This record gives sequence, structure tokens and C-alpha cells, in this order.
Amino acid sequence: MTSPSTELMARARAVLDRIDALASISDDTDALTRLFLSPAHIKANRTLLSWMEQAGLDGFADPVGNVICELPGTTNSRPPLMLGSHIDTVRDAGKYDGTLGVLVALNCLEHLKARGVPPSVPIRLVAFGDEEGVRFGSTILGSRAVAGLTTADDLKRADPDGVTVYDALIEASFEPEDFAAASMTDSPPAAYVELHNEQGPVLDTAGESLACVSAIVGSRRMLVEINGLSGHAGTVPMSERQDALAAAAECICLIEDACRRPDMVGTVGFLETHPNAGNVIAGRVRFSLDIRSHDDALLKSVCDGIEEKIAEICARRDVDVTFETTGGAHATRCDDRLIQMIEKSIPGNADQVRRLPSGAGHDGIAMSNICPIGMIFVRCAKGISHHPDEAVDVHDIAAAIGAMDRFIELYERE
Ligand code: HGY
Ligand code: MN
Ligand code: MN
Ligand code: MN
Repeated sequence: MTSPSTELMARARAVLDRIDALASISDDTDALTRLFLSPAHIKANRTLLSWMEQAGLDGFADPVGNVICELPGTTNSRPPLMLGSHIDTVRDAGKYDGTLGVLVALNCLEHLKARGVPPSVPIRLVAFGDEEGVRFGSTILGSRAVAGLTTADDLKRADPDGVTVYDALIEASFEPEDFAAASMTDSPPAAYVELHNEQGPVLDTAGESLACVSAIVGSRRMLVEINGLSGHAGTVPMSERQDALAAAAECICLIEDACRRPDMVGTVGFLETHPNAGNVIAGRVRFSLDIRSHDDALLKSVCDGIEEKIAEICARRDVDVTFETTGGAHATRCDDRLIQMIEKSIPGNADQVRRLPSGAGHDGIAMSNICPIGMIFVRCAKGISHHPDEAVDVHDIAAAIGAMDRFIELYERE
């Protein structure tokens, strides 16, 4: 791939400056953590709105905290092309996951605006407020609201401090009763295209800058609660224990074994034990389950098998177990027409552009319910993500801007 032009490099540096500016807006003092509707999220929204205003784009926050702006087209007869990603993060996050896609898209809109000639179609930019789902345990809440999939039950979800989405919306000066107004189902965008760092090692290993995404992985997310009997660590004989943490440990190893197969990943990333004391047998444990596959049937059969085996383990150990589904989605295919346009937007031979399935979830899962979706992947160093060492090279950001410019050009001409 030829090296990006001076202009693209200058734009990439401007995007990088803004990535750094957003990375300094965190709920933690010594790590990047920006959770949905937290003070840091609201501050990041304000910063984004100020950049949009500087660009002459009228941005606004929708009723669930997504930030949106739109560049009008010469004819608004065609529905808008929507670009975007998310600006919430995981805990102790990298600074590119989500924000890279939002800020590259904003840079392309600014570039179009500065051109002085409106695009032939309106182009909408959205920064979703809750893709990661870390605070309330349910992912893609922002894009699900835009896709008209959010329900009043979603607003009842509470964070570890017992604050519900409903209350957090009020605290952040939104009107939770208006959440349905965030839906774009009455006049959906014509397409949703998201640029995102790959969050995997394929492009870095292949020495390639960009790829076209073919599909987004399907997933099942659950919360497992095991209830046994707390007891004295020194006096309860091993044969008479109902140890919830030992049962959870056996279950977690089972989950790992069940997912050690092609096209399957399984993760337990969250575990809470009660009373969480070294000299007390754990009476209650809650842990998360995140299982993913591009094959829906395989996902279902492995998840069903895991649930059965966990129930057997808990019965044998005389502890109770309950499962709560907290999220999940079918595998989502990207739209063929958008895939072809994206492949033509990436420099080099269109039919040599790498097509990659995404192992990470994205807002396109929700958006695919109301319009065709496409995604562009950008190389990230060693595929590291959901980690402070996440890194995207400025040359790859320049290539990404060039590809997004080109995609918009091709899309306008369609
Ligand atoms: O979990 C995911 O795959 C995404 O990064 N939220
Ligand atoms: Mn993420
Ligand atoms: Mn992401
Ligand atoms: Mn995403």
C-alpha cells in the first residue's frame, strides 16, 4: 500500500490529537474507563459536540445519550448514510476502541463540509454511548435504542451500586421516558458503516493496514449465580461443604474446555464471591459467561451443553444454580453491496482486499435490524485491545481516513 499523502497524514495527526483528548476524559485517575452515562461519558459527549460545532455541524445528544450530527445532502430525498461507532470504553481500556471510528468519521464530515459542496446524500454521524455494556451488563444499549430494540426493562437494569439506567439518565439530565424517541425505525438510515480497529492480530501479522469485515460474531451472554452455604473454613469437614466458589471454579474450567474448538470462544471475565473472606467458605458466587461463534447452531448447542453440565456439577456439589441471560445476538452478516464498495475504497486491488469476520461485537449488530451494515477494520499492534497497550499507527489512521473518504465518494455516486 502506497504511503498516505501529506494531507492525509495531517488529518490523521488531527484525529490522533482528538483521540488523546478523549483518552484524558476518564472515570478513573490512573486508567481509561468511560462508562455509560458516567461523568466522563457526559464530558466526552460535550467535547464531541464542541468539535461538531466547530465544524459547523449541529450536533445533539439523543434521549439515551448517543451524540449525533448530520451533514445535509444536496438532495435529502435519499435517506442518510450513517457512520459511527461508540465512545464508551471497558475498564482500563485502550484509547482507540470505538473512538477511532467516531473521530475518523467526524474528520471525513469536516473534510466534506470544508469542500463547500454538500454530499449528494445526507451523512449522519453517531457516537453510541453504550456499546461495551460494562456498567449495566447489557451491551449495545445505545445502538439498540436507535434500532428501536430497547425496552422499559432495559432501563431497569442496575449497575453494581444499584443505580438503574433510568436513574442514570435522569442524573445525566436526560428524560428516560423519552427513550423511545431515540429510535430511527420510522426513517432509518440507508446504510450504517463503522470503522473500527481490528482488535485481533490478523492484519498486524499479515502486514496489512485495512480489511473489509464480512460478518460480526454471534454471542450469548449470561450471569450465573451459585448458592451454597457459607461456613467456617477451619471446622466444616471437606465432605460436608456446599462451597459455591469451588463449584464455580469447576464450572469455569468446564466452560473453557467446552469452548476449546474451532469457531468458538468462551470467557468468564467477571466473578463476585460472598462473603469474600479468606476464612469463610463461599456461600454465593456470581460470574459472567460470554460465549461467541460465527455459527449460530454451534453457539446454541455449546451453550445448551454448558448449562447442562453446570447444572450437573452443582447438583453433585449440593449447591443451587440459576442462569440469567444478559444479552446476545445472532451472527450478523455485512451487506454484500457495502462489502464491494468498501473493498473498492481500500487502496490496491479490490479483489485482493482481505475480508475478515469480527470476533468482537459491534453496534452494527443492532443497526442491522434497520439497515444494511458494513465495517472497515484498521490494523492494531499485535491485535491488542480492551487493554491500555492498544495501539494504532498514525499511517494506518491516514489510510483509514483515505478509505472512508473514498467509500463516501463511491456511495455518493451510487
Ligand atoms: O465485547 C465486544 O466484543 C465489544 O468490544 N464490545
Ligand atoms: Mn470494545
Ligand atoms: Mn468497540
Ligand atoms: Mn463497535
